[in-house]
Amino acid sequence: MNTAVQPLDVTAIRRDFPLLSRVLNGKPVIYLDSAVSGQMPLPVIERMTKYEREEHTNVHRGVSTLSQEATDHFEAAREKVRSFIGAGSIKEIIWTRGTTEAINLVAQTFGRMHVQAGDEILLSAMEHHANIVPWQMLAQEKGATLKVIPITDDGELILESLDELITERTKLLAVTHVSNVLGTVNPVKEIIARAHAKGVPVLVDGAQAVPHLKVDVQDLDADFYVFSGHKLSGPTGIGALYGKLAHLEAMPPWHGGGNMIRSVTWEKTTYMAAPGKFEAGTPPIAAAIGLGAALDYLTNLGLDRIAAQEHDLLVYATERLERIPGLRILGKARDKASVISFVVEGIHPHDMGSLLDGEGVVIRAGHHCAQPLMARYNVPATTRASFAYFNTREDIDVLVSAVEKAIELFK
Ligand code: 7TS
Repeated sequence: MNTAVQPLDVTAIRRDFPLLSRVLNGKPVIYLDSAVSGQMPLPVIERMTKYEREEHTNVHRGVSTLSQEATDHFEAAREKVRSFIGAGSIKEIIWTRGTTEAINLVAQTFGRMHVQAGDEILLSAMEHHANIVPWQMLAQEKGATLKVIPITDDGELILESLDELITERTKLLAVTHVSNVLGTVNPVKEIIARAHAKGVPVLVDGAQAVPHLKVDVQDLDADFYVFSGHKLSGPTGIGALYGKLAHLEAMPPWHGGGNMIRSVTWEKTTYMAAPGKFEAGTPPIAAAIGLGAALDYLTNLGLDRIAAQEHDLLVYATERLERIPGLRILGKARDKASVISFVVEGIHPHDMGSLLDGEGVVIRAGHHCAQPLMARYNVPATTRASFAYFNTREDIDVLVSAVEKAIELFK
């Protein structure tokens, strides 16, 4: 454990998560699937319930006190996101449904503006499909090509390849901050500096990073930074796109409709400034307010304390799992978040997943929406355990016993 910070009171924290007291398949639930979706603590659920019970209406509509109050809460949540990721202005924070929608928004606006036939978009070998498919669709539309930063067997980006891969045709680099499969924390600050030195803007997929490490988009100098609320102890259906204001101002709108306009006539529509320009229609208000409450919750716990707790779990789980004969961990980066993917000789990850499920251990088995990465490792799928600040070493002991039991069954 990192002794520089006061350890979290995990026993008290767990009381905020009623799901952790459930029994699944006759066994106490062990939730090791926070990379799929984090759990929401009670203060988040209660804040959303209060909104729905006492404050529900629409935002940015009219003069009613109720609507103004909802707008204030909604905009206060935007300010919480700004502060959480260190953006300079709330004008740079756009609500989206999540990471996927945020990347599609950038691809369909910024991407369409800048990418032409023969151009290149640079990605990495460890991207989630959300940071592949929107670029592939754009590349197909424009006659552009995708290029890929390769990785080592340990799951680290081969940065030496950057000089060769970034050419005068590269119009954008899109890279994940933390791999959802390997757990690798990529040196995005260095990557951004190197891309910028060649005039290439960078989008960072922060979906798996923001729950674990302090992000400062200005320090990183990211052009775009995207994430989802539901991996951040918040609800589904909400996420955010950070974009540098100069980019957002130059970008055309994406969805058209109410809320994003200044004036509409049959001849012509003029648009709001960012962020309004990118927020057509009624947003998920309770979800945005809930995400704000989640950020308060995490900030109160302390991201450094969360990181210390999760790092302890990562080290402990790695040591214990590595001792199991026939088990191979994919992803051994020096800088790693609390995600462990593994395969066991002779047992398909789906079978392993089902057997663990029978023991109450919730993990994900599959390709994790990263099929090109599975191909890189020549595996169809992996079993993945991911840890959050409410997990304990005892949770990992149960995981290890359940894996050992599964291996016994398959002998
Ligand atoms: N990018 C990364 C790195 C992710 O891990 C995910 C979701 C996404 C983008 C997409 O986020 P969404 O909220 O828009 O769906 N990752 C996972 C996962 O690892 N298992 O289930 C979802």
